[in-house]
Amino acid sequence: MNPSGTPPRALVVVDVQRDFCEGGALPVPGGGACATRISEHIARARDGYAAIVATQDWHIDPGAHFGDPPDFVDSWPVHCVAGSPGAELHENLASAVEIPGALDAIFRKGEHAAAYSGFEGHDAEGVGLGDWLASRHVAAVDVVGIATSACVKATALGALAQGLAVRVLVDLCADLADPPGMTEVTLRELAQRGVEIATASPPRGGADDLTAAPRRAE
Ligand code: VGL
Repeated sequence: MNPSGTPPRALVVVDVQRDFCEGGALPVPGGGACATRISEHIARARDGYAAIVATQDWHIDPGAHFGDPPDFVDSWPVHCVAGSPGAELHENLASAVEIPGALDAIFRKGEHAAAYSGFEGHDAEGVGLGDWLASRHVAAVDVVGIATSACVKATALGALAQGLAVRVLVDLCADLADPPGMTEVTLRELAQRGVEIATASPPRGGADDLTAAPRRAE
C-alpha cells in the first residue's frame, strides 16, 4: 500500500510502435491518435502511478509469426523488425516518454517466436515484466495500447495470471479493424475473466456498449 491506502499501480503501455500506426507495416486504425491520448494521460496522471513501462514487439526471426501471405490471425505481415524504424515507439508517444523519468523501463518481446503478452518480454537487463513489477511491489496495472484484441488482451491476461488487479483503459487503446465487432467481444471476455474495463477520460454516455459503461479510472 502507498500512503493513500491504494495498492501501487503501474501503467503498462503495450506496443505503441510506428508499424502498428497509420503508415506502418501492420497499421491499426486510430493508432497515432491513441498514442497522443496516452501521452496526455501520462502527463496528467503520472504521479498516480508507481511505475510507467512500455512494451515493444521486437522481431528478429519470429518464424511462422511472419506469414507470406499472412492470415491475420496467427501470421502477420513483416512488422516491428528489431532495430528498424517501424519498431520504434510512435512519435506521438515519444513526446511523453522523452520527459526525464517518464518511462521507467521498456520490455521487448518476440525476438524468435510470436509473443503477444508483455509478460513474455524482458528489459535491457533481461528481467521479465512480472518480476520487475513484483520487485517494486506493484499490485495493480492499467493496460493501454495496441492492439486491444491481440497484445493488449494478452498482456491483461498475463497480468491476471501474475495475480495483479487489472484495468484496461479502453479510450487509450486501438484495435485491428477486422473482424467487425471483435473489440466488443474481447472486452466482454476480459470483463468475464476479471479485468476491469474502464476509461481514462469521463465517459460521454449515450451508447449502451461496453466502451460507454465503464467507470472513470481514478
Ligand atoms: C500485435 C499482431 C501481431 C499487437 C503484434 O501488438 O497487438 N498484433 N503482432
